[in-house]
Amino acid sequence: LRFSRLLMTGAAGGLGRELRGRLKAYCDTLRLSDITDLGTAAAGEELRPARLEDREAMLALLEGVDAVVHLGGVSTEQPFDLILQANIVGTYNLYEAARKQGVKRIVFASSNHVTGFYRQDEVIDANAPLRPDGHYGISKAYGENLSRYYWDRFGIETVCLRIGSSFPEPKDRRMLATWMSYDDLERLVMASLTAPVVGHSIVYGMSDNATSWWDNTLARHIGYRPQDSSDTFRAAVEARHPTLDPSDPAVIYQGGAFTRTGPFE
Ligand code: 15L
Repeated sequence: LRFSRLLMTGAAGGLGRELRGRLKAYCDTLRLSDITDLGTAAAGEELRPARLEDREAMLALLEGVDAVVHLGGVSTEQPFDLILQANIVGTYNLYEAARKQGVKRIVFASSNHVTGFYRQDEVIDANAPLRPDGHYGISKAYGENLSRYYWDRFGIETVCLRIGSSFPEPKDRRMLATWMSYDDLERLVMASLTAPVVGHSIVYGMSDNATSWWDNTLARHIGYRPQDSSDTFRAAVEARHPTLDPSDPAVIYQGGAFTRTGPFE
């Protein structure tokens, strides 16, 4: 086992529930945190409910942890005050706690929505200027900048995963480009946790899809090799969604429907 204690925040969310059973294989103890019900602890699990915006709770949460998989926070476009607390205050609290507790590596669930206003006919890499597609994407951009500062100033390593769409199957035409299987998600998280040197790295989280808007060449050092592909679902997805409205922002931009969600007041 590579880790004695791993912490995963957002453990009750869609990706957290999926990774919970998988990450256990790589650590003696898997500490799980969320604000919603985590069920009962399996062997080797520690359940630690905590609010990201609760600074003291976050400090306690990171005690004795080797590394963190930070999935916690609001995961869609929502009114700003929700995003402010969970994603901005919460990510600050997580990194401050990591600094104080001596945690040296964090895998941060960023999102493709930090670059959601690039068009679907553009291919970008991690050096492309950010073009967030809403306050959710802006909060993830904050996390990317925050984690870069904690690397430059304090030597805490982070891999920012700009996750595309990680679901059992691609649900629509856009996800033929953005989809990442759960097996590939596990590969990406484990590569990010175990690559010898990551410094501050950014990698797009996607499977080996024929259609792709993102170039991960700059993240080769992480050693992520996707094994799955949306291509096996392509015919079925296209049959289900035969026509696209070319004037719809969800069809024009990489961020899809996020680019036309909100404002909320
Ligand atoms: C995200 O960042 C969301 O958390 C997820 O629910 C998906 O909608 C995904 O992006 C996506 O872009 O498909």
